[in-house]
Amino acid sequence: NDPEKFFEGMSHFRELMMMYQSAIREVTTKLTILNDELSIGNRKNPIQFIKSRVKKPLSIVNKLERLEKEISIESIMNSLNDVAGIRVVCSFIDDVYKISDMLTKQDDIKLIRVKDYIKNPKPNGYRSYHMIIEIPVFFSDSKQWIRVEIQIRTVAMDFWASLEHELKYKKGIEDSKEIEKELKRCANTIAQTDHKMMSIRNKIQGNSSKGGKHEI
Ligand code: 0O2
Repeated sequence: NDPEKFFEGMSHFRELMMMYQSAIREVTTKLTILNDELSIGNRKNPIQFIKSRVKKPLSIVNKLERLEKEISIESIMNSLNDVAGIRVVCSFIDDVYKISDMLTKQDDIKLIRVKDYIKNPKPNGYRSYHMIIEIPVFFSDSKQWIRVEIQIRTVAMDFWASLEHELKYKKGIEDSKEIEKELKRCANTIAQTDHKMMSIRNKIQGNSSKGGKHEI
């Protein structure tokens, strides 16, 4: 009921969202530099495209309520991992691991958590490599460690996830159980095709699969 407090809170929230946007910019620059470097030589760009977003205020509030956390700046920073989200879409599976390894090796990046849904797909067939990182962002009089969620996947996995996402959010679809089964079959076909495409590329380039420390 105190307008001054309300506007002060608004201003802190906007400042926080600006920080998340800045962190996205920092990480996107790092990814673009890696992509540019890797594309020198005979390799094509490993990254097809990068998408990013700062979570909408209403989604932030809904998620905090779901987690039964209070709605405050501290709570957003401490409880939410995905306010800043970046999706990196690569051509081949080994590019996914290459990009994630190269990014996490950088000494200003703190790796908080990895969920490898490529090695361990979700029961519905979802595949993607998820990382939560923290990156320092320098402002006029402070340095803030900001958390960013990075999802790295192939074009085919991204195509699948977009359609499956629609199913998840649309209510009252007829035959949704049958659609789920079809999507699961599609996910398996896509995984096989992703591996085949990588092996064809290796034959064309005359080298063997290099996934770094990862078994692909
Ligand atoms: P939206 O609408 O895409 O933003 P946490 O990071 O701990 O808060 P969680 O669930 O442990 O939450 O994270 P996880 O498993 O890493 O997945 C988070 C995001 O991955 C989701 O965000 C989706 O974007 C994507 N994702 C995970 N599972 C699936 C899936 O089965 N299908 C699709 N299409 N996407 C998936 P949100 O906020 O749930 O959704």
